[in-house]
Amino acid sequence: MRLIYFDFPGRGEAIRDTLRLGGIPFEDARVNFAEFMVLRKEGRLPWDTLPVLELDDGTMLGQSNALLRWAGLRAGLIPPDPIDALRVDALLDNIEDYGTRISVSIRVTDDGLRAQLRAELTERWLPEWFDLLQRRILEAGHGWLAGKTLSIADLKAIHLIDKVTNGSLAGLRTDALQTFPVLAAWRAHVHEFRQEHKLP
Ligand SMILES: N[C@@H](CCC(=O)N[C@@H](CS)C(=O)NCC(=O)O)C(=O)O
Repeated sequence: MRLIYFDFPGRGEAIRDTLRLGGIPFEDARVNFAEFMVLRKEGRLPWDTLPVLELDDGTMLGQSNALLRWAGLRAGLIPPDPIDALRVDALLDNIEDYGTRISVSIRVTDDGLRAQLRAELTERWLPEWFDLLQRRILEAGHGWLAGKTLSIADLKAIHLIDKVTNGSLAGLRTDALQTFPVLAAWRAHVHEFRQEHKLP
């Protein structure tokens, strides 16, 4: 089985983390943009996008949240309580909603428009998102986004939160979590978990 994605965290890292945590053997296949375009032109990508999971018989499966849920079920990283599992699903959708706003600000070619989108992210969308996530953590009551233990929602969220606070995106603040102490504590908690489990 191969997980095919670009050589950055993006929509792939939570799936990689989950497969690793579940002890599910897979080949971590990383492609560049030219290789992605070849796969796409050959019609091998079911949704024309990455990530895809290629099964041993050549079947190609896509859509990152679907792959993450599939891996999460096998790895035991979806809460057993069906309502908590629904909460995890809702979080995956929510992370995509905000992730899309961030991706748009990466893909635009006009510098002025990019600066405007980054300002809107800093002033409105990111604080709004961080507040929503803090509310979820407080509601769940165990330091994770949903349920009693770390789930695929925490793994999906951490890579996007890191991306918007690690200084790699001009115009976004590296200290943006300073006014969100619950979320900052959650981030430390997830990083500790990843280190304890020797995730790269
Ligand atoms: N809803 C899809 C979105 C996939 C997607 O847009 N993937 C990006 C990389 S994160 C991609 O393939 N971009 C290349 C392109 O569309 O040109 C999913 O979650 O898998």
